[in-house]
Amino acid sequence: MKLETLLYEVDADGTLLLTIHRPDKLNALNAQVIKELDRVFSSLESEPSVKGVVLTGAGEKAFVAGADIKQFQGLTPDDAEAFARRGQSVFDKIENLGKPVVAAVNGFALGGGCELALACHIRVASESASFGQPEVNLGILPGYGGTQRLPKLVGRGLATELILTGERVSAQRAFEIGLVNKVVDADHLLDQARHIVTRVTSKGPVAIKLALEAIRQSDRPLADGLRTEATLFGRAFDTEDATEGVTAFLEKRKPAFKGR
Ligand code: CO8
Repeated sequence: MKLETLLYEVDADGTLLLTIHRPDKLNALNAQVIKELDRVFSSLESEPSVKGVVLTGAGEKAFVAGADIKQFQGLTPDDAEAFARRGQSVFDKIENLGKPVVAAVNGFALGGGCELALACHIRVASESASFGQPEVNLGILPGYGGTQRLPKLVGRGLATELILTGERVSAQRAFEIGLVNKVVDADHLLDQARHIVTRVTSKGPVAIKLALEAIRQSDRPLADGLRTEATLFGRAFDTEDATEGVTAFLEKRKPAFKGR
């Protein structure tokens, strides 16, 4: 796959390290980055060589410093809405990928960059990373899912404060409010993110896919979510992996999952 703004490297464990590579613009998301993220995440579900993804930004300064502000000049309201919808659909593909996606946040995660991290399943940050939704400073609001995903993660009160003030928070503060799962020093960031992915991918991939699907339903009313969970739980028992996992436990050995 020929990519101009993303670096694509798959290691021996099947972890794709996907790096947004526009370091001179702090990896800001222009139309090309969005197009390439779309291409990559559309292909991953059916890409057997990739079991999970670490998503990061090039350079030491930024994960992603937002949508590319240059492209906002002269946008009509219809253009702006279309831009937002386009990015949202790509971020949905990330969230809906049935394989684990871990954001390794190595610096600024602002605006669309914070929203991109929010669309990943798990976030690990370096100590120097910072997070924020500074769109109000530009006279606009988040458009890549921040008003929806941030309140779900940190609660409505804190999300409202972050979005209305445009305040930036440190990695440590982000950890305290549940915006990131873990803070590590910069030298260990990628290893830690990879470690999380391989821990997940060592389990049965069907179970992981079903669990991700069930977790997504947690936004729905409890009774609906519980019904879906039971359905997916039942579906897991239709797999060889479930038989193998349970049998291996009872035989006191490591399971050998086959992904079916
Ligand atoms: N867009 C375009 N270029 C950017 C962006 C950005 N978001 N962020 C940084 N850059 C560029 C700078 O213009 C500069 O380029 P150049 O060298 O050509 O002048 C280069 O990156 C380096 O940046 P700085 O010199 O500004 O670096 P500093 O260390 O001084 O500052 C900051 C770093 C604080 C991160 C600063 O760059 C900044 O404030 N950036 C903008 C942050 C921001 O406001 N992000 C939100 C953007 S809006 C958004 O994301 C909305 C998402 C939803 C959109 C839906 C429809 C499209």
